[in-house]
Formats: sequence, structure tokens, C-alpha cells
Amino acid sequence: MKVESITLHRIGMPLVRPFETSFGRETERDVLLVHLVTDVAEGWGECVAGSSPAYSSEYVDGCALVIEHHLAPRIFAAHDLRAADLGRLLAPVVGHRMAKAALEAAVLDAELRASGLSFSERLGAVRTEVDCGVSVGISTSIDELLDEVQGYVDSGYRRIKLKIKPGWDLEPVARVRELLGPDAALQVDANTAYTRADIAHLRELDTADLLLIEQPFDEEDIASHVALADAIRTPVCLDESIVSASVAVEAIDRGATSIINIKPGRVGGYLPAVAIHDVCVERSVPVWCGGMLETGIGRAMNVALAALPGFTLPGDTSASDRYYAEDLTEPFVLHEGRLTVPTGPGSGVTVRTDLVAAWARSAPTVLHP
Ligand code: SMG
Ligand code: MG
Repeated sequence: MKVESITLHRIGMPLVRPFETSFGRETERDVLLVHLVTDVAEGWGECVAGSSPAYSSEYVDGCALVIEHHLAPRIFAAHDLRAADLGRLLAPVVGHRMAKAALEAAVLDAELRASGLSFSERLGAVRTEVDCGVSVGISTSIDELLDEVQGYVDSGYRRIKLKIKPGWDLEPVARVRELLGPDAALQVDANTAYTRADIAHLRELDTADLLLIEQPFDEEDIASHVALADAIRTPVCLDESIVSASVAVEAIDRGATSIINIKPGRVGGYLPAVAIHDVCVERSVPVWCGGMLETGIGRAMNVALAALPGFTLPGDTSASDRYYAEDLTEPFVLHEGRLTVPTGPGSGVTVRTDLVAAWARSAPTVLHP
């Protein structure tokens, strides 16, 4: 495959309600899309970086620049580009996994459309639909939180995840557990908001009988996660810390994590995500698919990934209407708490280019060899 052009689109998509985590509040998603034209097919990819480097060190402006100046030239220089070669081709650029993942998604999409294969076939999916959870942001009051959670329960979500931070943890978690009853699947995500000094406090979450606690400490602080895992009955799950299969193996072997959240953007793409899935399956560590408020483009690909055998817990693979009144592709709609895995070539969804144009924040950047 020969790449003829790479176009970077920057769009803004309003959220149906603000989304607050321990590191900030968002009302609109700032999205970078990659549109690849090759000699055989076209492909689209989505970058999951945020507007500011708050979830991780990457952010949208930085991703656009590193693609333009460092990654795209390496792709244009390849004679016969294949998605499987991207890891090696882009390795001279250190880090920048979200930028690489956006390009990888577009390359995979084009390659698969050319060969008539779907993402689910290419990645090794074994299910036709996936169980869905929903991530619930920090609210302004407990009553508002309970209303929001009840709405998701009524929609059929199979698992609730609450965002927590110091000052918003034991009380909201206990109240939501009371609302859901003892058997419902409930988990929490701190996005690194705590420190090792909070271990005794976090232990009190054990009474809520959670599926897991996600990333309480700094992404580089594996040792504190080991200490927490030793002290708490609730399983510890890493998100931000896990950037590669080798880091996953290290964290599992050290006892820092017994469940892993896999996000393709965080780990450099769908093929690295499958590699992490594989090392986890070998070690009997359950995984689930994380989310980064994806549009239909990334959501379609995530749903395909979540259909792999090791994804045994519901993912943050919510329906399109969890975040967007109108999606960039045909919307993903929940049926009995599940989403259907797309089966068409590539991502299996069609990008609405009229909306890409209507929601543009700036003129597209068109890159050529
Ligand atoms: O796509 O539903 C989604 C978002 C799920 O909570 C979610 N993601 O740390 O897991 C996580 C967060 C990161 C969100 S960054 C804005
Ligand atoms: Mg998380």
C-alpha cells in the first residue's frame, strides 16, 4: 500500500453533559481525525489525546505536530506500507503513543477495506456483541449523581464506574452501592488522584464490594500500587501506567495489578493493544476495554477489540448517546446492555464528512509525500 495523502482534521464535539474527572472538567471534545488516502483504499483514525496534557503527557496540538513533522514523513517514505510494520517504522520516534495510534488506526482501516476484512476479524474477535459499562463523572451533588446513575441503569448498562478523588469517594460510592443493590457490578477510577499515604483510607472501599479500583496513584508509581494491592481486598486495576506489553508483564509480575484496562490510544494502537491482551491471557489476568470519549470511528474499533477472548469484563464501550447527541458515524446503540460488533470492511462504519466539515475548528492540514 502506498500512502498518497494524510489529512488532519480538527473538530469540536459538544458533550451531552459535562464530564468531570479528578483532573478536570470537559464540556466539549477536541478531536483530531486522521484521513489517509492510499493507492488501494481510504482509512480514518481518531486521536484520543485531550486538549491539555492532563490524563497523560500527550495533548491534541502536540499530536498534530508530531504527526506532521515526525510520523507522516516516515509513512510517506515506506514503499509498501503495512499496518504490521508500523511499530518498527515509527519506533525511532520515542513515545507519542496516542499520535501513533491515530495513524495506525487509519492505516489498518485502509488496509482492511482494501482486503474486505473487518477490524474484528483482523484483531481476532470471538464475539458478535460486547457487554457495556458506563463511566460516570464526578457530580456536583450526591442526588445528581444518583439521578445520573439511575438513568444509566434504566438504559441497561451492565456495569457502573464512578470517578473518584479525595473528598468524593466513600460517601458517593456507598450511596451508589445502596441504589444498585449488592449484586450490581460497580467499580471506581481515581485517575492518579491519591498517594501512598491514602492506603488506609482506600481500604474502606472494601465494604462497597467493588469489581476493582482503577489507577489510584501516579502512573510511574508501580510500588505504591503493589503496597495497595497487598493491603486491600478490592482488585487493583492499572490504566495510565500500562503503556506497553512489557510494562504490563512487569506490573503483573510485581503484583501491582490483577486486572488491566486496555486503551489502544494509550498503548500506541490496536496491534500493541492485542499484544497486551495476549500477555494478560497467558497470565490469566482479565482485561477490559477502556474509553476516551471516542466518536463512532474509535468506538467501532474499540468494540471490535472488546470482542477478543480475554476481554471478560464490561468495557467503557458505551453507546454514542452517552456523550454525543449526534455521532460522526452511524450511532452505536445499546441493546440489553450490549453493543454489536461491526462486521463490514475496516472499522465497518462510514464517516459523515459533512459533519467533519461542519464541526471543523480550523482548516484541515493536508500532507503529501
Ligand atoms: O469513553 O466512556 C469513555 C470514558 C471512560 O472514564 C473514562 N475514561 O481514565 O478511564 C479513564 C477515563 C479517561 C477519560 S480522559 C477525558
Ligand atoms: Mg481510567
